[in-house]
Order: sequence, then C-alpha cells, then structure tokens
Amino acid sequence: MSDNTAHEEPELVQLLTPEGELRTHPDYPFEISGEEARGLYRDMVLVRRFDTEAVALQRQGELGLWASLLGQEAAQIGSGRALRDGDMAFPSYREHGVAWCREVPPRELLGMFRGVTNGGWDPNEHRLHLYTIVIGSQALHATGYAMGVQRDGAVGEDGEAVIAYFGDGATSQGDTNEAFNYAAVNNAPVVFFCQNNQWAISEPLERQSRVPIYRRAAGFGFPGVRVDGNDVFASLAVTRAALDGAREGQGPTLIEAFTYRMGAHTTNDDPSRYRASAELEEWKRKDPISRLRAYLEKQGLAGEEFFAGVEAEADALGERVRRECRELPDPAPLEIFDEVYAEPHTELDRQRAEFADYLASFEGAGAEGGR
Ligand SMILES: Cc1ncc(C[n+]2csc(CCOP(=O)(O)OP(=O)(O)O)c2C)c(N)n1
Ligand SMILES: [Mg+2]
Repeated sequence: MSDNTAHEEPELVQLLTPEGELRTHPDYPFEISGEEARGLYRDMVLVRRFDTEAVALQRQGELGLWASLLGQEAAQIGSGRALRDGDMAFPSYREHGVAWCREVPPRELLGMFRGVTNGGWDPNEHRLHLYTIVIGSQALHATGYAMGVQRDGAVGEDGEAVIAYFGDGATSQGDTNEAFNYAAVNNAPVVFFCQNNQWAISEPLERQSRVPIYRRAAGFGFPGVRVDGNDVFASLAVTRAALDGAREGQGPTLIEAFTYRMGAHTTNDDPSRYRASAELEEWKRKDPISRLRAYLEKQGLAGEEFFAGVEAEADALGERVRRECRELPDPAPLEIFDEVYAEPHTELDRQRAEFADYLASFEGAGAEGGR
C-alpha cells in the first residue's frame, strides 16, 4: 500500500516552546502584554485545579462521572480567550476550560455530572451551548447556527463567529464530515476546533485518520492548520485569526490542536490497560502550564508573589467547588418533564400524571414530593 503523506512531519504552529522561549511565525504575528500572559497562566492553573477537584469529587461518590481536561488547558484557554463576548461556542463534554472563559460557574458544570440537571446553564447568556455527549453532533449544530448568523446578517468585522469543539475520534463521525461540507459550501462563519488528544477512549489516533487531521479540510475546500495545542499563545493566535476570517466572510477553518489527554478518558476508564506510560512521560515535558511559567519567569513578568497568589486562589476555588458540589439541590422528580418539549401536550401530561401517582404510592411521600 502506498502512503505519501502519513509519515511526513506536518507543520505545527508554535509560538512558545516547551522551554518557555518565544518563537515568531510569519502567518501569526503575535504580541502579548505581561498582564495578558499572567491572565492566561491564572486561567490555566485555576481550571486545572477545578478539574482535579472534580476528579476527586467523583472518587468520593459526589459525581457520577467526570471527563478530565488534564493536559488540554492551553488548547481550551487559548481558543476560549480568542472568542469575543458575542461569539457562540458549541462544546463536547471535556471543555471545562472553554466554559471557564465563558464564565459558566463551576457548580453549573458539576450539575450534569452529578445527575441533578439535564443541562446546566443558559446557552444564550453564556454564549456556550450545552455539553454534547453524542460525538460530533455539535459540529452540525454549530454549522446550522453559523448559517443562521449569516442569514441574520450578523457578519462583518464586528459580526459574530461560531466555534465547534470536538476530538480526534469525532473526525470519524458522519456528522462531523457533513458539517465540514455544509459549512464549506455555505461559507458559514464557523471554526472547527479539533483537540487531537491522541486518543478516543482506547482507540489511538492512527485508527481515526490516514492523514494528519488538519489536512482533511483541504478535501472539503477550506483551510486547515495544525497548532501546538499545549501552547496557549499559539492556540490563541491561530483561533483568533480563524474567527476573524469567519467574521469577515472567509468561511470555515479547521484547527487541529495537537495535544494529549494526560488523564483517563473519564473516571470510568483505566488507560494503563491500553497505553504505555512512556508516552505520558514524553508529554509531561510539554506541559502547557510549566512552559508559560518558564516564559513569565525568564521574561521577568512574574515572580514568587504572583505564583503564590495564584496558588492561593486555586486553593480557595478548590474549597468552593467542594462545598458547592455537595450543596447542589436534588431536583424534584417531576421536573424531568418540564423542559422536554417547548409546548405541553396530552401524552406528556399523561406520563407526568402516571409518574406522580407512582411517587405518591410510596409511604409518606405525596405527589408534592415531586413538585
Ligand atoms: C455517536 C457516539 N458514538 C459513540 C459514543 C461513545 N463515545 C464516547 S466518548 C468517545 C470517544 C471520543 O473521542 P474523541 O472524539 O477523540 O474525544 P475525547 O474523548 O478524546 O475528548 C466515544 C466513542 C458517543 N458518545 N457518541
Ligand atoms: Mg480524543
């Protein structure tokens, strides 16, 4: 079998090396103030702490499940901070860093994984759609939404752009490929942000694609770019450029953020069964947070006081997350019927009444136990 592409070293946009050195890239001129760089560091540290706490809460039985973002902080914070307030994002289920940038309170994220809500937050308020578990489907939702933006005329320099997040595994889904094609032929203002974390549960990247993921965009007729997903500067610069392109009528871009899932797929998974620990060690050296810390230190942009301050903030966040998680109220059982349909109808009323009778059949619990 001939294969001309799979073994070439693909170009990777990198602005910050694992050693914390700044690089220039001809296509992505980049300048950042000390304040902004410190802000990105703080975001990443706080999001990592939130994630660590959530894993621990699951282990303690407070959450049913958690999907850790460990290792993917730069891809998410870089792209999340590239969004303007009015832009719309469509996440999968691991985008806690993006949710952080969209100011979704951490407890709202925990609600779904605790099983006390079917959603969590108001997508319009936060400009972040609800988490999507059905792999790749949000790429179509984002494309449809972007076509709506186009039809509303909300385009141009000050217009709205849309971003869809999904993983390497999702690129094998029909929905994702349909979204690519639909976005391309309609020139929709959408950015496809693929976090290639090298694994789809236990399936490695080579089971998803014969060519580097970003190159698949060419077949659909739009640009694709591979960015170092552990480099927050590059993730920010590349996403910002793609969003601006979408806004200005240049249509979709596929960004492949080359990164690594440092943890398990979810708390239900044990990666030691299918991947070598040497792989993990190699990626630890590319850690997104330590390279930004190295940059801040080398440039004299932050000292001990700053780092200790962020650490103290992380401790406070951890304490808050643990408390708020335990305080999340259980929903009244009959609420399950409330937001299934926009309008009530007789079949739903019948089901609700039947469930209310069932609840009332328990000793000491009336239908008011439901509502
Ligand atoms: C349509 C569909 N098929 C299968 C699954 C089961 N499933 C859940 S996560 C996952 C792997 C997804 O991998 P990837 O897209 O790389 O995202 P990652 O979990 O690595 O962030 C699969 C197959 C699902 N949720 N939806
Ligand atoms: Mg993956």
